[in-house]
Amino acid sequence: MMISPAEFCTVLEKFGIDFYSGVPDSLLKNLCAHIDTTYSAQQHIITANEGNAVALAMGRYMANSVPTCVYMQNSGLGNTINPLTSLADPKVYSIPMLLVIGWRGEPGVKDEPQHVKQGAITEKQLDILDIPYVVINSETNIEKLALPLLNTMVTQSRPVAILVKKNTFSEINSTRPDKQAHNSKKQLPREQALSVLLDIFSEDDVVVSTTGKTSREVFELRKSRGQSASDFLTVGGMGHTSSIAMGVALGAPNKRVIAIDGDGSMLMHMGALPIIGCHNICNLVHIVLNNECHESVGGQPTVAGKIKIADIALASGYTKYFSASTTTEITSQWSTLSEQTGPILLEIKIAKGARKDLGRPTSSPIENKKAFMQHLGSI
Ligand SMILES: Cc1ncc(C[n+]2csc(CCOP(=O)(O)OP(=O)(O)O)c2C)c(N)n1
Repeated sequence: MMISPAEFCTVLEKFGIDFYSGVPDSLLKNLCAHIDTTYSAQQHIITANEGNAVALAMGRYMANSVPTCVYMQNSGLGNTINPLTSLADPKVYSIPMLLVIGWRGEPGVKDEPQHVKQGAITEKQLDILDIPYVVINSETNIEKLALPLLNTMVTQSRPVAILVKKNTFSEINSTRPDKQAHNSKKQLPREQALSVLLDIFSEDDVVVSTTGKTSREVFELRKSRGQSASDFLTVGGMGHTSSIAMGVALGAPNKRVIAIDGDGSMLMHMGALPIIGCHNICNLVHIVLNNECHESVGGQPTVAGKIKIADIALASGYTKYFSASTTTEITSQWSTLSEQTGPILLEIKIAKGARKDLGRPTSSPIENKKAFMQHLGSI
């Protein structure tokens, strides 16, 4: 028996909770889908990062005195620590809110290397933050367990948390028609876009790729071509790919450094763009693969279909912006941009979706770092 997302939200409604903010997580995919289907656009906000979601919950609470729910993957807990500690904590503004946290890397459950440490310390982090929490799985009687916790949230006016184990929530079967995948079949699959990019990059180029399926595809493509895997795969630290690439570009001024970012990832720490733009990182090409969603964790929408990345890049001080949505456009834009001084942003519009049988990197993060640094000639 799994917990139905509808049942879960009904328990929360007993405490008036009818507003959700957060960043999606694969482990919470079914809950996210239910929230998105059930609540209006004013009641469910997918934020750029998890810290924003906590701040939003705080403002929403102060506006009408009803606590709200913030959901996230435990990898996003780090992004929330500052607003939780310096704002929402009972010793500061004392704001009630329910955190629902997907527990990747739970000790004893096999998971990817980037989740192991975070999974092992999640409970300790909640303890040190002084956040009362319960752990739930598919067998949990959610009403029985959550009610005392939510009472604590209200009576003590403080953040509390529910830590969610893998495979807790059952599937839902309906998706609101206006929120269904809107990408047509004609759009370019990400893997094909990456394949063209790997064809046109020179051997000397230095590649830093983003969190989620992009890095998995880069890894698999290199393997299937028999090429050495010296691209840096940003397996964790979503949103920091462009800053890592900026650091590499500063330290290796004679190399062309290419950041392969996602739209969700770019939005998560978008403050990095003006910092890149205002420091004349002339050897940096920042590629944003824009599928307008968090495809790696279930395809939940980002706002990247509603904003002008061109304007953001140019207003942030990038020297040039290019866009492409076909393989021929990628090739032709690349030959033009290769003549220019950076930082340059290339936005590639891609389709939602990925291969079902996509693998995961078989080398360890330490091996990846070593191969990357060897390629740079720094070790
Ligand atoms: C701080 C943090 N929050 C959430 C996640 C979970 N997560 C992994 S990939 C991903 C989506 C990335 O979206 P985007 O950059 O648009 O790339 P796409 O998956 O669409 O290729 C999310 C939310 C994470 N790894 N780290």
